[in-house]
Amino acid sequence: VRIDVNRSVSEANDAIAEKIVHSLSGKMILCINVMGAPGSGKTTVLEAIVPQIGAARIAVIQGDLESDIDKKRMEALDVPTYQINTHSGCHLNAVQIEDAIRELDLEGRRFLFIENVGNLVCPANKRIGQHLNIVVSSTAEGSDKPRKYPIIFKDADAVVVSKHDLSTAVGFDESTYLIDIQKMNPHAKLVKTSSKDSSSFRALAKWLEHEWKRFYSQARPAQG
Ligand SMILES: Nc1nc2c(ncn2[C@@H]2O[C@H](COP(=O)(O)OP(=O)(O)OP(=O)(O)O)[C@@H](O)[C@H]2O)c(=O)[nH]1
Ligand SMILES: [Mg+2]
Repeated sequence: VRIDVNRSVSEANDAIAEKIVHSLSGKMILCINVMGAPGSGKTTVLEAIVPQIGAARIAVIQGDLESDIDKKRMEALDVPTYQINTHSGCHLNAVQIEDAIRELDLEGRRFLFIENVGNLVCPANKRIGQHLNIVVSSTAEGSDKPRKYPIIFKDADAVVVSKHDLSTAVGFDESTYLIDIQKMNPHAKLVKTSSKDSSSFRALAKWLEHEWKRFYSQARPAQG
């Protein structure tokens, strides 16, 4: 008898992920998996949208190999944050998120952001209990990234083109980049951001509020 271990592990993960989605949906919380290369600006994006959405409506799960640097950055803005250290793991899984949610007080929260381990490969196409995927992709990484790492871009509900202020300095070919994304994922919301301009994050905050309403405007929170 041959047992496909990878398949049964991924089925067990997906079953837990589905349970998380169900439970968060019952609480009218939208869970967003934030992915992107190391240093692409994931934490910066989260920091920038806190004042726009309101710290009281947000909770964060941080995934990193080591350290609690990003957890501290979110806590400095009064956002309850749980840090997962994967040590050698190159992406988060649903069991880790289930454990993290148990430790977080989500009362009154509308958004649970999960900052995944910085990586354009491993976190792609993984179910961890998210309703939506955001990929943060900086101009400094180069305009060929969608073509070279299509899996993560194809599965994105929104792509944040970060570090737009560096566009000219790094020779970012925006039209090629946008055409490639449009081809592989025409429905993805595209937002250009720069940490030098807080208003550039408004479109992302607005999109998130819009998505929350799309999921929950007809819903009533589940009892208990
Ligand atoms: N010029 C510029 N720098 C930025 C921008 N966004 C982020 N940075 C810088 O890029 C570096 C990495 O930003 P982070 O937000 O920590 O990136 P991250 O994706 O969370 O990094 P990891 O969690 O380590 O994968 C920091 O030095 C930021 O200050 C931007 O829009 N413009
Ligand atoms: Mg980070």
